[in-house]
Amino acid sequence: MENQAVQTTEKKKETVFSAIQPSGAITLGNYLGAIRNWVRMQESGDYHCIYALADLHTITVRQEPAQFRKNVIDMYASILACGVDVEKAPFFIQSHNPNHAVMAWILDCYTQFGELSRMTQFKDKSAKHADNINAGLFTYPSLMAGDILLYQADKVPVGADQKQHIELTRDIANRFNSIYGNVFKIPEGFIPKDGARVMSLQNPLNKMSKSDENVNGYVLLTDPDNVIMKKFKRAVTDSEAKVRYAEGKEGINNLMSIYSAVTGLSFEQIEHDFDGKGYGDFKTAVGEAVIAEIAPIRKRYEEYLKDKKYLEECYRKSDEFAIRYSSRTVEKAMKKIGFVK
Ligand code: ATP
Ligand code: LTN
Repeated sequence: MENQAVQTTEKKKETVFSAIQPSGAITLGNYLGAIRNWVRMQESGDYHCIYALADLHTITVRQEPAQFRKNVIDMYASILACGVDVEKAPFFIQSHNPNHAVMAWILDCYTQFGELSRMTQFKDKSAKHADNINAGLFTYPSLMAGDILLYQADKVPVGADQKQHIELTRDIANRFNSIYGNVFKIPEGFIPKDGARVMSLQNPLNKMSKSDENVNGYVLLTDPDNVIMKKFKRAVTDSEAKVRYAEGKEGINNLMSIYSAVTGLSFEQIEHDFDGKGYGDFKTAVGEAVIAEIAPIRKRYEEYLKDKKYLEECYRKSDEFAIRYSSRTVEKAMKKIGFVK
């Protein structure tokens, strides 16, 4: 009887899927916008969570092989240090599951050229890498759609910049389902209220990004405490010297959003607490709050990096799960299309 009750609740759990590219170290933006929610959803016990390192996506931009290999392991260790626990949520390496490449090809054939041309990430990245506008960069969203649809995900925790890709995923899935019946679950983006779009500390009109050429624009989870503090002290603000959230004060708005995301305080409370105080005091407070959040992650990261065998055990186990789980979806989709078994 009790067992049955457990099974019924298990059945109701929604599936969560998300991934991150191993294109360098994790920024505060990645953490607040995405990874922190991965961990919260895993810990809530309300979801069946599956996470991946999207290394197939990363080769849309040319990688130096030794550095790429190192980035994958470093990023894997960082995500575990943030709190992803493979006993609760498998965390696998995308390229270890061949179903992703197969599904990407299938979905390419159900995605329109016009749809892909409208993707802002494609436009941004092709402007940035004008010497290498490869077909993979263009079809990247159907690889991403496949990642999500393979696991029949209900919710996809990501930062605001991925909203357009999630919408395209839904369109592709609906198109496929309207031809072949219910093959794919239609997923929804899960974009946090705070931290969905952390901006650069040097140019608060641009999102914080690890590929920014100005290292002072981003905070990395691996930055030592003094470096984090220095980056916040140098953050670009305005000349009003008043801590309040307002249009035209993008630098302060960004610092307030970061502070609010890390401490849980509302903007009103922050304005009240810093009433009559200058930007110097506020920047120090933001730096301290971020250090308090990040320093323990950095320590765990250093520990994980010393144990490569453990990391390998974690991803091997997760890879196996991912292959098994996603094979059902690939087989179903291929059968519906009419491939001979
Ligand atoms: P790159 O700079 O190489 O384009 P990135 O830093 O934008 O990379 P991704 O690997 O593309 O990072 O993103 C991983 C996750 O982090 C995604 O869910 C994305 O939405 C989220 N994310 C990225 N940047 C930010 C940001 N500045 N604020 C909030 N969330 C972010
Ligand atoms: N495209 C995402 C990373 C990514 C992803 C996914 C996110 C690849 N596959 C599936 C959510 C679900 C990015 O660059 N931020």
